[in-house]
Amino acid sequence: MTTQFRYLCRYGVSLMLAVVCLGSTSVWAASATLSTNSINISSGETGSFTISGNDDGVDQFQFRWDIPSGLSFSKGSSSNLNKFEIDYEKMRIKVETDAQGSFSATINISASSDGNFTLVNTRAEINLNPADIAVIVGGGSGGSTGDSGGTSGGTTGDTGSTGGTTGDTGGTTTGSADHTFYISSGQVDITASPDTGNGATSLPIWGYTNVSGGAGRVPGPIIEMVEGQTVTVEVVNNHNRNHNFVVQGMSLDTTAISPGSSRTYTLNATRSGVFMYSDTLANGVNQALGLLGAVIVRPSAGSNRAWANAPAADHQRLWVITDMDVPRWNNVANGGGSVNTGTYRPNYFLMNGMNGFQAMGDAATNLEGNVGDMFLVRIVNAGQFDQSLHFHSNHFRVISKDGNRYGQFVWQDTINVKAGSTAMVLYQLNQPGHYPMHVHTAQMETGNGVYLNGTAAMIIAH
Ligand SMILES: [Cu+2]
Repeated sequence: MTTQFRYLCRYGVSLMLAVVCLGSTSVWAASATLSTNSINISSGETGSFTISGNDDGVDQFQFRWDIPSGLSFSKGSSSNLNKFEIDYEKMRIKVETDAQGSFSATINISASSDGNFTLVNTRAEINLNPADIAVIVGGGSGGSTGDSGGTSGGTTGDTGSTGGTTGDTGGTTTGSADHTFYISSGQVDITASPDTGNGATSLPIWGYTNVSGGAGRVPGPIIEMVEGQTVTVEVVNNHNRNHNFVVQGMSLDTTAISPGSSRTYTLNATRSGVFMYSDTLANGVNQALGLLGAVIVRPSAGSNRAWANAPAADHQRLWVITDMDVPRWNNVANGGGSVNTGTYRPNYFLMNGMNGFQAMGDAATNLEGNVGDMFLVRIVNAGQFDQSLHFHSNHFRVISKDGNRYGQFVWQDTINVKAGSTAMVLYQLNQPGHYPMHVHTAQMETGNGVYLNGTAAMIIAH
């Protein structure tokens, strides 16, 4: 059977071809597995995983993973491959079999700093389950934290009783949760406009981080789950005010975590999608200061899809957008004052915690690939203003809003994402070139009045 024919079988739509395809199912006797889907290393150490299996000796099969920033990769041993690439330009790993029977590829991973990462599988032409690889660097160790924290954490589990009470700084973790988040102050560095040199500054924020003793960040760490999975998140309050951790549609416990203490939450991923988490206390001040983030739930079969039967994507992106009234909210709250929540006039508009010029140079934010590549973009508006996102170059399909999956996808070129809501779209690169994704309220394209330093990203097709 020729390659073209196999292609038609795989993607075939015509009834006549379907009959031919049905007659040749034996060629699908191919298999592939991963040596592991979870790697724990210390920073500076090297770990690895191997994909191996059998192709059918007729056709080549491809596997791809997106490279998350923060990890370094190198090729290990391999056999019977047509392609084996670690491509930092396209930020992906590509393995293609050579129709020689058994094949294998070992990929080495290292990192210079701690964090939790996921290698998201974006293509698996032989079914892989699981297909994503979680990489935990430095984390995972239980135990003590906090410089002057008090007594050890109590029991946790389903009902999430609190950790031990304590001193002013540093709570103590139980060390048994799947993720540990720390609440702390931090800053967002805004870079200058390359055109005018104006606009560089740093904004005081409060945020979640998964680095013990680290500064809070905006957005907080992404929690990635698979449908049907349950994870626990212990949240340690290293800040000087009460905070909480609420996940839309997954965990509605609004109990305050007092300074120096912690609380554990159990998240059940009953349905794939994208969900916002945030601190809901203090009339929105805590969230506006930066205590927000996202949970991604992927289907258990087909991690390159929004849900089990949704169309496949070559790449996946998460866009968390926020706005901040820095003079009236961030500066006042962070200075220990009380914010007049009756007035909110945001002057910064961030994309994944970055100003526009940073975001437009960020590989994990931009839609960059080859003509024909399909992007699944998960959008979370964690700000207080609605935002209209306009993608240039091509229309896109809105496939869900606020978790409501559209049976019939809607073609649009602009999507209004309301404050506190989520959406998922499929965007395909259709012509070579550089194109903007920007928002359609002029002020939101700025950072304190500096043009194009607001909410933006690039669309780059090769
Ligand atoms: Cu536009």
